[in-house]
Amino acid sequence: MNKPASVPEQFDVVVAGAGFSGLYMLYRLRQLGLSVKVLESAGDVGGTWYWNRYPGARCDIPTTDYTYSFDPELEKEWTWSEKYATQPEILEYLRFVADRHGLRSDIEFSATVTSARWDEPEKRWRITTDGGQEIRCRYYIMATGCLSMPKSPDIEGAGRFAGQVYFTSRWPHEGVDLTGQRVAVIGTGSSGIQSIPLIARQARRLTVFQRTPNFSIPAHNGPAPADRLERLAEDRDEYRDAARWSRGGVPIDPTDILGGTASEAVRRERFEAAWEQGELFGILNVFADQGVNPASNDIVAEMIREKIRSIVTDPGIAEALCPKDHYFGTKRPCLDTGYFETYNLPHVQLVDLRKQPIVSITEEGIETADESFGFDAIVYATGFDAMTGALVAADVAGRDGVSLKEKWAAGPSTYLGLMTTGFPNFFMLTGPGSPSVLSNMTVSIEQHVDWVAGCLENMRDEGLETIEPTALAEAGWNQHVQDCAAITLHPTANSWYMGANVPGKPRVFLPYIGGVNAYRQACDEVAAQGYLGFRLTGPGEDRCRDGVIRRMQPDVAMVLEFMAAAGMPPLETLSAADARALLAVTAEARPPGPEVGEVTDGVIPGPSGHLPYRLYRPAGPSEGLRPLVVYFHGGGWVLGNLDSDDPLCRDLCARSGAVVVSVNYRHAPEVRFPAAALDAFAAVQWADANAIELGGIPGQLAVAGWSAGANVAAVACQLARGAEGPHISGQLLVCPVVDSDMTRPSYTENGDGYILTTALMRWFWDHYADPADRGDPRAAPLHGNLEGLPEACIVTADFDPLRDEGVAYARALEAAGVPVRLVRARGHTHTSVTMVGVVISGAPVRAEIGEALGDFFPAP
Ligand code: N01
Repeated sequence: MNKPASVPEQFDVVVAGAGFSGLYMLYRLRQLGLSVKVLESAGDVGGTWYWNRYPGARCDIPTTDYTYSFDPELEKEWTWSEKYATQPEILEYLRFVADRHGLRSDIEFSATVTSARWDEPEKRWRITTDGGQEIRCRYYIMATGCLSMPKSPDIEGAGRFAGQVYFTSRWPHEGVDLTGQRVAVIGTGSSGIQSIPLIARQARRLTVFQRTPNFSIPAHNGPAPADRLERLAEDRDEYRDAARWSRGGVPIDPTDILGGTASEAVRRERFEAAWEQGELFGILNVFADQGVNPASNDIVAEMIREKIRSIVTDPGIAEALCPKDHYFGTKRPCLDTGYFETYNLPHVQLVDLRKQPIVSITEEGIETADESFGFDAIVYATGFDAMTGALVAADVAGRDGVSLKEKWAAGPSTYLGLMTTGFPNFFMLTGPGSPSVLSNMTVSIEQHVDWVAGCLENMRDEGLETIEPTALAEAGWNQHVQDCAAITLHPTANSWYMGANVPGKPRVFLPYIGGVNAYRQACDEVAAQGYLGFRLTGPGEDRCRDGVIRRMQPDVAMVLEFMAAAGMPPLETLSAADARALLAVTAEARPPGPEVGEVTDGVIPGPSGHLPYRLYRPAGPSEGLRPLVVYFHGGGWVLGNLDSDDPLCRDLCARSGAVVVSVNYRHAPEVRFPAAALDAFAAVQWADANAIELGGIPGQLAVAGWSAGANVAAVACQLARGAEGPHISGQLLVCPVVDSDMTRPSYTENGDGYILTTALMRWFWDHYADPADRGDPRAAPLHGNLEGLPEACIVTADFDPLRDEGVAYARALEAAGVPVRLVRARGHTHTSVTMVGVVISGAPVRAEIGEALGDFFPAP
């Protein structure tokens, strides 16, 4: 115990924790010449590797990569003995690093921070420790790890057991001899899966209590991977840089092979190669889409289950060990050494808690719904209060005395996983909202530490005293973190990534799944833009460039990157014929859209010859009439046809339950304004007159369209109102063209770089209508009389030049007394919502559109 100090010590920075992140943070802060105190509750350096001493504890990232990269000399001096090093070796490494850089002199061991308070007038943190010390510091950095707070055993009767109790996360330093004992292990996550084979070697009887079977692949431990060693020897800097700019923090070649379209032979070959390789990021890279596409994921999951069945000799036990309640990768997969084989040993028993849950821990052992077990020792491998546990337990209170625990009652809220509003000068290393646990931690730790060090250096150089994220920037980042998770299968699992393992913990996806590379890019951009989204203050200074660093949906951004890389010529530089040909080729590569009941093609009489149409009938009984929707495709009156919008029409049909009739109108420049609009009106009249033949309920007719198709749909509504028929129940206008005015802010903001550009829009207008006609309501329906029009659902996209005219039309309709549902496609472009089966984040928007379509009609 340290004696209470009468005068508080003063430091520039206090760091809590002396594991991988705390040690490197100290090293960097010293380089900056700052005074630093590291407080570490353990008796030595090591963090997670100090505590987790259970038998079999190893890293699950190859040691070629699970290592510091900041010191090339260190890399020469230290050689790892294995592909996956044991806990004692990793701890030895961290001691070696601490000694090599003389770090211990600034670390106080056996000192736990009991509270941290921000002192606003002093602009300092007041830190107190369990030894009664009080320390003042400008900056407080928590380097307390993501998996450092053991979960308390939430099992009835825990504490009653009279035998020995062990936690994998707090394993006794002197070791444990379980020879000849009757041992229970509760939990089959990574800790359980690593320790069970070794405990089985000692125990007389081992009983494993499994609640959820886990996916695990053999680690194939041995010498470090030869290919990685070779690359490192060839060019260390290149290799380390590749890691920093990789998705997971380990260089791999990301595949573009999709599970659904790969042949059986390719699937098998890729899976077996990953199984043999025994690397996490290999087995997560069998198919490009296994993290987002259930069907693709099932292929990998089933192949792992096949392996389990081939290893475990008792078919009943094998089946109990096969994970079936979550997608592969949505809970952290494990690397093991002889885990499944352990269940072939006669003295090892598996108790499936799904079939016989634990009723209570007793003095003698464990009682399940079916049996009573007697034990000499119980090992809890029950996991951690991950990512937020150590942070909220630390009693950190920011401005106005609000604690982190209070602020995060509904889930963590951070900017970049680094800082949180209301807590000036408080940094978290690998906090929630950063890639951390989804990545090679050492790479993520170095990136975080470097960013924080760069930030403090900048503040010192600029004479600044405080830094704190803005509410806008933080909310934007939280949204981005959730958007990234939402397009994956991860939120479907009851995982610790979701906080689901701790009773009462809010369900929020905790880490950032956008990738180490994307994350690094975002952090770098924030700094390069003068610390975008941060408020920085100093004597006589208060500066803030507020904003959101990532507003676009992640899959939309990926599509844009892909298209930019494909190097397609801008459509407006082509002839109409060439542009049509190009779009036809790209359309062939798309997913087809959902199955519907029936698709038939036909022609209808137009004002000047026949117009082709395609009818989509929903699945279900073929007899019985449905509401009818007449749909018009997009393409700037120049491009597009029945095929171009086929996936979208299928989607609308499947979601709304309406019969959708997609009509191809005449195109410009061959036939110019107002032909398209007149065709649209004629199609609506025809559909109304032939409703029953089309399978539609007479009088239940809506119009719909996207882009220029939404333009002619809107015009058709105005013409129908003027002609006093037919009756239209509703108009669905997706990113509509309603005006030819290109001066609205959305044109300025989004006029370039988001597929539909100002130049392309000009090209469309030039092909379609003379300037003199562009104010005509049949070209620009915003200029028409809007009274008495059918109710509307208008979809606008954030990154669409047409966004503001869509909003203007919605407002004008409302002003004219027309009910309007305005759907904002957050983070989308003009085209992305329509990319069925490609842009996953468009699906919730289309679900809302489908609902709006259904609402146009009386309930069936
Ligand atoms: O913890 P876990 P862990 N009754 O939460 C079960 C890293 N790590 O310590 O899944 C009965 O994964 C629980 O069941 P369920 C790695 O990131 C890395 O093993 O909640 N059972 C589960 O089976 C890892 O993911 C390495 O239904 C209960 C197990 O206990 C993370 O740390 C090694 C229960 C907990 O599994 C956490 O791993 C070790 C209850 N009341 C850890 N409560 C490396 O290889 C919980 N369980 C580097």
